[in-house]
Amino acid sequence: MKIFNLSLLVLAVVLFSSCERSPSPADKKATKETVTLFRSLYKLQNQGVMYGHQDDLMYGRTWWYEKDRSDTKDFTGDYPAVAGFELGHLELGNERSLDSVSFAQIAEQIKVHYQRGGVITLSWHANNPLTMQIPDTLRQRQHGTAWDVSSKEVVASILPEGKNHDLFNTWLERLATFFISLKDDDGTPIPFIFRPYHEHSGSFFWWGTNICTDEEYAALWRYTVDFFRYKKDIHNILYAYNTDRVTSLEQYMRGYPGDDIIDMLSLDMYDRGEQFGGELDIALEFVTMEAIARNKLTALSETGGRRGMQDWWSSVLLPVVSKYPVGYVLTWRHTYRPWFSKMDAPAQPFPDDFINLYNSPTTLFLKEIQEANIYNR
Ligand code: BMA
Repeated sequence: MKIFNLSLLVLAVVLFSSCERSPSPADKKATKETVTLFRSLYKLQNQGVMYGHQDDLMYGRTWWYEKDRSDTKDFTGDYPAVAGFELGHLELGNERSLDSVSFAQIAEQIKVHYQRGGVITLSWHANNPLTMQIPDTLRQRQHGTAWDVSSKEVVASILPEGKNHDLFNTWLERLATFFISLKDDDGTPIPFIFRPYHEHSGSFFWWGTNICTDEEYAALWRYTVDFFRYKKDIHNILYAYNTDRVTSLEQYMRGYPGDDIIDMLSLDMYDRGEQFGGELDIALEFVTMEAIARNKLTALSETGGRRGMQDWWSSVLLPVVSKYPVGYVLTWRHTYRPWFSKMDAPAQPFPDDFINLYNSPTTLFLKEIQEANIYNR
């Protein structure tokens, strides 16, 4: 009897510790699909890097919302593995985003991409809840937007006790309504990656590093996640922590809200000159090492090529991201510019070299992750 009890105990301990080790979303109540997505992404990040493109399913430089159209597909014959969408102005109750994209159409494409077996990531350039209430006497382009960094009181003003706290709750309510609406045909909530308050290490958004304290930033994150997770009972979200360019892990982690909040450690870095490759290499090394140590997902969640450099994809980006377990690499939107004269408009959505990224055995586009069956359907 004693032996039996002992072996049961040993079994329980082994099971418990292996559960603890098996990487899982921070949300203990994450839906089955969300847990499956998390684990698939965790595994995949060691096998290859997914390609993602912001607004790929919504428009290109010369076309606007044509069903099933995608710049990536036009050029390679395949969709990106990761589809990025932007929520800015959803908080205001608007029908269209700050980039004039219809939220109804975004919701539709999120569902389509999910049904195809792709990954969804949402960003949020939220308006400035404090300065947008002040009259725009100086007529500055950024007045009241996410880029308005004229006041350092913004984050404090929306946290509990702050004078804009109720307004902020209204914003989160609107986002929650949208999130809850994201369902499959059978009513299953569609899992997605949410990357709000991005590029914290920069100071160009109202949540930036010199615009609020690290404590305020972490509190903003915690408040937001608690709101969706506990107040709204939403459990299909993987939360991505994100900074702009950083040179040390210490700098990267400033304001990190905690492993119980965050699922992904991501980095945004655009190529602004020759030093980029080296800087990205260093940053990706410490970010991915830290992520793996914490059982978290990773991504280079925004990047973009150097002006005038034709072979950037294969000669700069690919060699660096291939060295590390980077879950996905996402390049930003191809801004719709119908007023482009025929001469200015690029003849094709990507430079020729993009095909080398596509053809690389290291990269994963939609068809490859369909094979991987990341939702285990
Ligand atoms: C930025 C720019 C803006 C856009 C915003 C949200 O980086 O592309 O023009 O409004 O992203 O998509």
